[in-house]
Amino acid sequence: MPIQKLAWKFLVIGSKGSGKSSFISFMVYGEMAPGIPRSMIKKTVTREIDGKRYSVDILFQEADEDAGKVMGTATGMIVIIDLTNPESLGFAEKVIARAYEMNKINVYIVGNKTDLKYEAQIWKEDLEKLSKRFGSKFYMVSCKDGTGFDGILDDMVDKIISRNVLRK
Ligand SMILES: Nc1nc2c(ncn2[C@@H]2O[C@H](COP(=O)(O)OP(=O)(O)OP(=O)(O)O)[C@@H](O)[C@H]2O)c(=O)[nH]1
Ligand SMILES: [Mg+2]
Repeated sequence: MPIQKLAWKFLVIGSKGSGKSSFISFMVYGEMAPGIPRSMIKKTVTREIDGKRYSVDILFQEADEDAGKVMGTATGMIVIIDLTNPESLGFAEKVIARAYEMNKINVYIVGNKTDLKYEAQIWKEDLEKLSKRFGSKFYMVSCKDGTGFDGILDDMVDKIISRNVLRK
């Protein structure tokens, strides 16, 4: 079966301490490795859709400001919201609105730290609202206990392939 090779950059963006590094680490290594360098980390995802195989090299890049500058070249954007930090939601709203203006369509919202139930300041309903407003899918995860990570990256990749690649 022929295989189509793709290379994408995923921007992982969110307010300070929202869990960007932890999220990337969990995606790539399957655990929350403390102190991973704020550099670009790559993961290859292989998918089969409609009888075609795709191998996608995803480069994760972390960002917490100057969103517009870094957004330009990103294929996908993962916006991390710290559920225990109200400012995190405001930051996310600003970033998503900016992405929307730039016609970025592959934007995903991730509510992180679901393990800290008793400290939550932002709830699923808040993310639902944001998700509906901008048409971006949302996920709830904990980088600490690994909740919500099953199939999340495959799901994002499949969406982009069916939206951008199959349509051409
Ligand atoms: N309880 C809990 N703590 C988390 C979770 N995810 C991240 N943390 C903690 O939150 C803090 C910040 O996590 P990072 O992954 O460094 O967040 P970041 O967004 O990369 O931070 P900056 O790069 O400094 O902006 C760390 O102390 C993590 O251990 C989670 O799901 N649950
Ligand atoms: Mg970080």
